Amino acid sequence: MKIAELHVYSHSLPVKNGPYRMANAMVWSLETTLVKLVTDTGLIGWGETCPVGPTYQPHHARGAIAALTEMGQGLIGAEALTPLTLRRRMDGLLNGHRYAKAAIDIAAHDLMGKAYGVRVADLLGGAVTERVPSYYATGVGEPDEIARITAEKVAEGYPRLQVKIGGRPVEQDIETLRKVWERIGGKGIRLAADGNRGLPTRDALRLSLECAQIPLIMEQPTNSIEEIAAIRAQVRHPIYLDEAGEDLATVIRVAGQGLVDGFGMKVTRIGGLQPMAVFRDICEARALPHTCDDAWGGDIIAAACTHIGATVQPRLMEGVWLAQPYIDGHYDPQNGVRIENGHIALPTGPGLGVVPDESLFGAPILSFN
Ligand code: 0XW
Ligand code: MG
Repeated sequence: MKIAELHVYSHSLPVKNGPYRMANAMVWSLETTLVKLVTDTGLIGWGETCPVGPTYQPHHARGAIAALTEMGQGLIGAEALTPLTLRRRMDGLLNGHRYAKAAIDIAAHDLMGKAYGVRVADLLGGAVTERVPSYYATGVGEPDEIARITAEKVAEGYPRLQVKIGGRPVEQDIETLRKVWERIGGKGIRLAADGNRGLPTRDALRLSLECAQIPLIMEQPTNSIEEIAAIRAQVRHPIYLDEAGEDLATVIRVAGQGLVDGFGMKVTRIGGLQPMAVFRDICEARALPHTCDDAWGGDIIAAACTHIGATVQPRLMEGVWLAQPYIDGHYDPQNGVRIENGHIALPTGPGLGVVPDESLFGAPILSFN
């Protein structure tokens, strides 16, 4: 089955109750890029990639569109149901830009599932659960307000919370984490303090020492892996890598050298579901817990993250984060992916199990055939 048509759509996702604030980014609305692949048999598969603004990572919406413009024509006639050869073909058309290639990879998995009559989770090795744990991420905010939100989310049933820190005096982050723990400590909730690359090593060390009694994990506290390596022996908390876990080679290096205790991982950053499954298996080989997230995105990204998340060994599963609580409405009003009681029902498929109402996206901004 060959790719006969490739269409690209651009769509705005305003942030509900925005802005959403992280150490290095403040966003009110995100531009998502959707890909529709049509095969020579008329089968349709959907993919998506949605950077959370232009400063969170070296990814941005217009970059995704430029990369798809570069690769589009070269993908016409490619075998649609073999993501590995498709990835190699994309690498032959354009160096890097994994986050744009991920949209094609996700669409190919959707096609494969539909062609074989199975869910994407089954293509990725098989679901170990139908109810995938999620986690809630607060923005950077005022300590009492963040503590209130976290208590509310625990009451809703979230098993894990991520509190954003960084980009301000570290005293405020320390106060926030203490107030959060006063409210949610002792309830069996796992907690991550996510610096999103925003803390100098000085502040990361101080925060860890002053919050030594709080059993949190520190997610990407500093900008680089070198900075993490510099403080690794002195901090009192496990460290997870997120933004700097750019590709599989980096994952192998930091896992092999024991530089981190786990990962926050994004499906699009690593290049799609095919490399994400490899990442999952590397983590399992070294017993490293990880999330299955993306930076932002609607129902297509949400379904992709949930399908891979459903295949992760439960003891290593740190949750699937979705932007859904920050987005009004769904691409697929019936089967849109939702968080209920802190968990996500795995779509029942076939493929991603989500069929967008494409009239929402308007006319394609790019088409190849
Ligand atoms: C909570 N997330 C998965 C969503 C935001 O885009 C950033 C992020 C993270 O963990 O860094
Ligand atoms: Mg993170």
